[in-house]
Amino acid sequence: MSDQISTSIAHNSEMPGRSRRNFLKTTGLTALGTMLGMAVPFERNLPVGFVPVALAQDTGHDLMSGKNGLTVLGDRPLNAETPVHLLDDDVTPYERLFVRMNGLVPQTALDQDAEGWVLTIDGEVNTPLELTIDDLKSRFENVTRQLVIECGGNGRAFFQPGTSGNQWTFGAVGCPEWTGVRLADVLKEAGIKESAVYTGHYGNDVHLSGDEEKEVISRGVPIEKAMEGDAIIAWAMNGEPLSALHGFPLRLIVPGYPASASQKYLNRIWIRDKEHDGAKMTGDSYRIPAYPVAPGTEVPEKDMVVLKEMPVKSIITFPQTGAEVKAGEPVEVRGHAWCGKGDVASVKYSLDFGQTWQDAELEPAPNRFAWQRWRAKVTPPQHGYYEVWARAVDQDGIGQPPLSPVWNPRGYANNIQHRIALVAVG
Ligand SMILES: Nc1nc2c(c(=O)[nH]1)N[C@H]1C(S)=C(S)[C@@H](COP(=O)(O)O)O[C@H]1N2
Ligand SMILES: [Mo]
Repeated sequence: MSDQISTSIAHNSEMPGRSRRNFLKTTGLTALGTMLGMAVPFERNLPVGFVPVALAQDTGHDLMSGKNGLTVLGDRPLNAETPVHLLDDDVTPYERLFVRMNGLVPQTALDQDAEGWVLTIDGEVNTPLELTIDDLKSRFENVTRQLVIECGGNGRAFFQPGTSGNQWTFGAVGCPEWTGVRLADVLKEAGIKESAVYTGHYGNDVHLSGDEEKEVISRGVPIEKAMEGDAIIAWAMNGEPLSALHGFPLRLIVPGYPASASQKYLNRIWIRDKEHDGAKMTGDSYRIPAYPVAPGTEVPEKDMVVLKEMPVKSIITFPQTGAEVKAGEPVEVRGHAWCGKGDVASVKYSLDFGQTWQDAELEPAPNRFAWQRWRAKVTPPQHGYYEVWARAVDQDGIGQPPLSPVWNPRGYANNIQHRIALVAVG
């Protein structure tokens, strides 16, 4: 986008009543040229309801300004991942947390305007609830937890053959500290009926088409998972109100499951009497084949099942790959490990391309579903090229594969081992 266009957009969005959504609703696109401040020769070819790219982030906010060093995969919708060496913090700071938008950031979040925000709990409950943020804060026990969120598509880039979607490598994951109330406590207050089977989550973000009636994403989890007590309805991250990108003013955090279940901009939880069928819940979205398939197989829709627990995984966050170290001298290697089932059982590392494996030191999680710090001292015996490979194992003895795990049509749940290069000198 040229400076001229972005300046024009920033200017327009500052005018009251001239937000992109209002503009589309009231004026249509015929005034596009006026808005962009230049001629649009093919304007009449633009399909109705189609938002020009130049207006995609007509927010008047530089959404990525507080993010530092992230790799932007796309800006419509906005998606950015964190280079793995920038994930070294125990608690992921705002600037290092990946961003995954399926639609557009809602105006309420951009304006940090929670005035009148209501969370509705309805469906298969005895007492439907309409809760303000103050209700949540005052009527339920407040909890603060370090919880991992990991995009279901993290690691997609490593599948062969490639699958469509954002080509996340290792950085669509983070472990901030969240403050809110237990989802289970709120659902207990509403009284879950016998008929309750699944949750269905809704937020107020806007579909890429600009159509306000269209759902962006609405996923859910089995009622047993919702009632476990680990999932929280959060209003704060790292002690600050949620930001525009991460779900202001309320979001779900459902640890262990793909982060698509962790609805941002949360305003409704619909308790269903069957598996939820909201946007990106059906078809092959966040689904994997019910049985292993050969890479590239076309799998019939009826054989695709919802992806639930994310597999065990680890990353090496220090040193950065390619680091120069001294031959014969110990160097600390460290990272994090996590698992969708809860605690990780062990982390091992190899300095000889997987020939031998040693135990890394693994710290306990500060709370369930936080990532766990692991560290090890490695000593390259002589000068030359080395790789450190890391491998976490879950409580059932299932570990990370050296190559991509079983292929699936949409490229989910890739927990391939992470490895870094070390160059020993001297
Ligand atoms: N309302 C809403 N919630 C959402 C999404 C979204 O597009 N809209 N994306 C989901 C997906 S796919 C992921 S991976 C996480 C990303 O959370 P983050 O952007 O806070 O890192 O949010 C989830 N919740
Ligand atoms: Mo995701």
